[in-house]
Amino acid sequence: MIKIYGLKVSNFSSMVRFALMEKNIEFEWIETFPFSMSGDKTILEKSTNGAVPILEYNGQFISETLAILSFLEKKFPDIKLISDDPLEHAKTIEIIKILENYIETPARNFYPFVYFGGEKQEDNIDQIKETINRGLNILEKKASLSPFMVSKFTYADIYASMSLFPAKAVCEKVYNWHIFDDFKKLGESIANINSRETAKIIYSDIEKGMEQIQKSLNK
Ligand SMILES: N[C@@H](CCC(=O)N[C@@H](CS)C(=O)NCC(=O)O)C(=O)O
Repeated sequence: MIKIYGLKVSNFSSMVRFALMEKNIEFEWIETFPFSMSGDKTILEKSTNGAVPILEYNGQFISETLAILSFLEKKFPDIKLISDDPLEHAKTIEIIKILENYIETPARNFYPFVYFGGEKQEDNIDQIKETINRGLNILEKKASLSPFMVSKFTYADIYASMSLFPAKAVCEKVYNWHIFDDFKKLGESIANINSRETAKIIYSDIEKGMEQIQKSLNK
């Protein structure tokens, strides 16, 4: 049986859980903090840089969300979440890379401030906004958005949902910028993805987890 070490509030862990639920794969979930939060050195042996999520299968550990999704696709091909067609496949990965490199990663600079009561970092603040804006522009151009990121529901939609919700929160709090006012088609596509039953479960768990974190921060 597949085991997943992840945090329910973590957007990357949620991508893997979202995919497992969409593909109807049974799995065991082990709620696990990354090394940076727990200091547990065993995580460093299982994961690149001690981050979650991590998949365990037959005593082997795989980290990096895209690597995990790639394993799931080969191992459980019945419900496909990425096309075998070379062009569609490449387009899906291209969308994922835009989301990861030019939207989620720059927005991540502000997660401590937006979610965990940390200080707002002022370094490169305008440059980070410019990178996210450029990322959103190219995403809206490259994605089909009719209604999904590529032609059918794929890993690109899972990445989009789970990357854009924290990026949206960051842009509102840091820049007073409502990204879906400027990128309406993107907003409509995300609303459609988030109306799936699987997405509703994931978001409800994120909300519950965040409420607990907020309570512990306010103590
Ligand atoms: N590149 C990694 C990123 C995963 C990631 O950033 N996970 C976060 C939780 S959402 C984490 O563990 N952060 C703590 C850390 O990196 O120390 C992936 O694709 O899985």
